[in-house]
Amino acid sequence: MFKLLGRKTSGNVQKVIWYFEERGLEYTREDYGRQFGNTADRAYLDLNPNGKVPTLVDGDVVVWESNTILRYLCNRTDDATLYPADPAARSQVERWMDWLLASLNPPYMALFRETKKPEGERDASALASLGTEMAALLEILDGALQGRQWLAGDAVTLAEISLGPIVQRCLGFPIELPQLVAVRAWHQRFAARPAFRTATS
Ligand SMILES: N[C@@H](CCC(=O)N[C@@H](CS)C(=O)NCC(=O)O)C(=O)O
Repeated sequence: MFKLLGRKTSGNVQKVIWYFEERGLEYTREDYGRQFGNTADRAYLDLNPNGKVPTLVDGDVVVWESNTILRYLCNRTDDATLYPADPAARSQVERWMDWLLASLNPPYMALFRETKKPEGERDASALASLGTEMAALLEILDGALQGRQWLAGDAVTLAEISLGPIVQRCLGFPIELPQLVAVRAWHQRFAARPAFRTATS
């Protein structure tokens, strides 16, 4: 059985839980990270030298990096629905997974840290410029969603599963965002899925 190590409050752990729940796969999860104070333990570092969550254990196989875990699970379970086999279709999925890491994640992390501070200690000008950067990125996503229900193809794919929990948080930051009609409708569509709700509750 698959064993997922990582606290449920992590967006990157939530992606993997969403995947398991969406597929109805059997898995167990153990709490690691932040408040559990166990990711610097030797035993954990031997599995994941980054001391970050999530880590997936599948028998003798250990996988870290949440997007890599998602791809591993698709390959391991012959899942060509959430991760299409056709190279062109697959590239449509993967570009959003890479975009998350390369483009969205840096301002997302910065906003996450800034907004964790007590309100009086936040740097207003940093928040404003991060807000502008985030707005521009979410406009790109909004453009890609024009006239379509899902980001890559006709159904939910790893594009949604990798981006979903993070975009939900981006929409919740106390920053000024444009209307983002398509992004918000897309968010409502995937947020209504029981598997997503289980992952993020
Ligand atoms: N790129 C990595 C990022 C991993 C990461 O930064 N995880 C965060 C939680 S989202 C973490 O481990 N934070 C420290 C902790 O929980 O102890 C991935 O996608 O797996």
